[in-house]
Formats: sequence, structure tokens, C-alpha cells
Amino acid sequence: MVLAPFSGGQLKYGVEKGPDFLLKHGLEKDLVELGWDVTITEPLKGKNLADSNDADSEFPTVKKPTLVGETTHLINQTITDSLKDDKFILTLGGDHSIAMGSISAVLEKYDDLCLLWIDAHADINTVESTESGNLHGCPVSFLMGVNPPDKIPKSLSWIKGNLKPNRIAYIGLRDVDEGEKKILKENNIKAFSMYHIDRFGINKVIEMALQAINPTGKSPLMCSFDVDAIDPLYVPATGTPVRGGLTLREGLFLTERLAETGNLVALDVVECNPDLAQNETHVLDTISAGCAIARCALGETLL
Ligand code: DIR
Ligand code: MN
Ligand code: MN
Ligand code: MN
Repeated sequence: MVLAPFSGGQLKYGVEKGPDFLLKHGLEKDLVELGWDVTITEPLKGKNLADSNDADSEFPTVKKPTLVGETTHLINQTITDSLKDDKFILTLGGDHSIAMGSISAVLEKYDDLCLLWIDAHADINTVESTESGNLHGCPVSFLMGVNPPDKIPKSLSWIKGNLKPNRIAYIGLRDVDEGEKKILKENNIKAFSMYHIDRFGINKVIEMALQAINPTGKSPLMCSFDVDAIDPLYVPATGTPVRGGLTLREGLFLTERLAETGNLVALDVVECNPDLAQNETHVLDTISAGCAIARCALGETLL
């Protein structure tokens, strides 16, 4: 288990408290009860990374590139180390920019890795297309290497950018920027929005997604799960809630199903922000959903 208490990929503080809250809710004990031998690593512990808005004069369109670059690189290095032994990598965010660290590391070990990005958002903005400048809206573009090389901030240039577009599928999308729609189309990326879930049902959508990115059924899978994929009715305490999302059961079924394939090697659970809850029930709903996503991905079943 990798703790990534980081908020620098966006501007709302509190999301760095995610790992603490998930652990206090009993996640470690739950995973031990499921039979896992859990070790906890903290790549950011004791690292004093300045949280200044180091607007890079050369790259004024993105916020805190140095902080995000250094942080995600530390996460990458820690996970690369852990993966020398055969380990399932569960990374707890933090905002979604931390996935640049986790996915890049898992991809280094498994070059045929297939990625399921579960999110209301596509997080595939480039330094040119981003409207917000928040790097949690950009991790996929860096992982795929679609930023123009001369436009990549130095701090993020360690990312190889070798994730192939035919190896990634989205589920849950409902707030995609115009620039992102163009990138998704140009790269022919399989993207299932809430429309597709209503049209075909979650089970069929998962099947179609897996068939598209992993036609042999033999490649390792990673799931990067932004809790805002789930409807804010169930997961209210998150930075960019969008109504009309997955039910809690659809979210949990998704991870149950991925576990059932036997190919899941890594999971991110990101964007739980207890500070954005209006009351204690909101905190509990959000954190218990985050924990349940992790448990289901790691083999918990209802019967
Ligand atoms: C928007 C919102 N597309 C952006 N993105 C995310 O800032 O680029 N919100 N990831 O969670
Ligand atoms: Mn999101
Ligand atoms: Mn938008
Ligand atoms: Mn996201």
C-alpha cells in the first residue's frame, strides 16, 4: 500500500488527508482479513516539497509543475522498488495527478499493461488544452506522451509517455472538456460515458472495455479509480463532483469484476477530500466508499 497524501495537482486542500482517513476507517485490517500481507510505504514522508505556485515562466498554462513533477517522481521510484518483488500496488491519493507516479511505475514492470480509468473526467488535457491549469486534469496526456516535447515542464520530463492509446479505456465519463474530446477521438481511445452505461449496463460496458484493451484476456490490468466517478449522492466529499454518476453498486461491481479476472495488478483510489464534506455523514459515505472500492478490487465478495 502506497500513501500519496498530495493536493498539488489542483487547488482544493484536504484531498491530502485521503490516505489518513482511509486507514483510520480500517482499510489495512480489512485487507489483512482478506488474506493480504500488507506493507505500507510513504514515498512523500519527510520530504519537504515547497507548495508554492511556481508558475514556470516558460509554461504558464499549468499550475505547480515542479511540485507535481517531484512528488510523482518520488511515488514512481518507491513503487518501482516495491515491484521488484511481486506485489499488488494499491496507491491511496491524494489528487489524481499522483497516478503519473503510480501508473508509470507499474507500466515499467508490465509493458503490456492495460489501464482502466474510472472517472467523471478524462484527465487527458495537455499543457495546451487545459482550461484550469490543474495537473490532476492532465495525467493521461503525460503517460501517453501526447504533449509536444518542447512544451513539457522539465520536472515532468522523466515520464516516459509510452502508454499506448489502445491500452486504455475509460468508464464513467460525463464532464469532458472540448479539447479532451478531440484528443480522445484523434487517438481512437475507448471511452464509455454514463450514456453507454445507461444504454448497455455496467456489466456489458466492462466487458466491451476489457475486450478492446485486452483482447487476449491475458495482459495485466491496472485500475485508476477517481471516486468522483461515483455519483455525489454516494461520494459527496470530492473536489469536482458531477451529478449523474455511477451508483455505489456499479462502482463496486466494476472493481469486483476486475478482481474476478485474476489479472488486476494495481489500483489507485484518489480524490477523497474529507474537508469538502458538509457533515460527518458525507465524510463517512465518501471514505467508506473509497475503502469498499479497494476491498472489492482486492477480492472481497458478497458471498
Ligand atoms: C477539468 C476537470 N477537466 C480539468 N478535471 C478533473 O481541470 O482539466 N476533475 N480531473 O477531477
Ligand atoms: Mn474526476
Ligand atoms: Mn468541464
Ligand atoms: Mn480524475
